[in-house]
Amino acid sequence: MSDCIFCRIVKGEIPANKIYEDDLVFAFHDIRPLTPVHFLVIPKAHIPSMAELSEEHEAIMGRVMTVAGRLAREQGATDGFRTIINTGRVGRQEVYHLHVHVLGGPEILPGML
Ligand code: IU
Repeated sequence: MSDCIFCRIVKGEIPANKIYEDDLVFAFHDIRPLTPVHFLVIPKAHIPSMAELSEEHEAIMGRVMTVAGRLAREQGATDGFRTIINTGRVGRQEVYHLHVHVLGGPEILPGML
């Protein structure tokens, strides 16, 4: 989608601190990191949110999760990390291109709620 900011990051039209890309997924450091390790893994295809996922996306989402775990270790989250997918208004989603947050660092993260 031409007006989606994450699609534009994938296309290189907007700069991002890229960590990894392959044929299906793209990963980059969050512009406002909440923890020492905080990056996003996104499908290259424009899927607005987790609520729009269907069977056709299973291979893409399998890749997203596999890459998230591998990159977490490579980025230094060797003793665990948290993954978050915000969905829709109630889930406080800000950017409507599905993304997995990966958060970690040396310290144990605070509780969720
Ligand atoms: P969301 O609430 O899960 O939709 O959060 C969006 C995240 O995308 C948020 O953590 C932003 O800091 C992050 N982000 C980014 O890394 N680069 C950008 O250009 C934009 C948002 I816009």
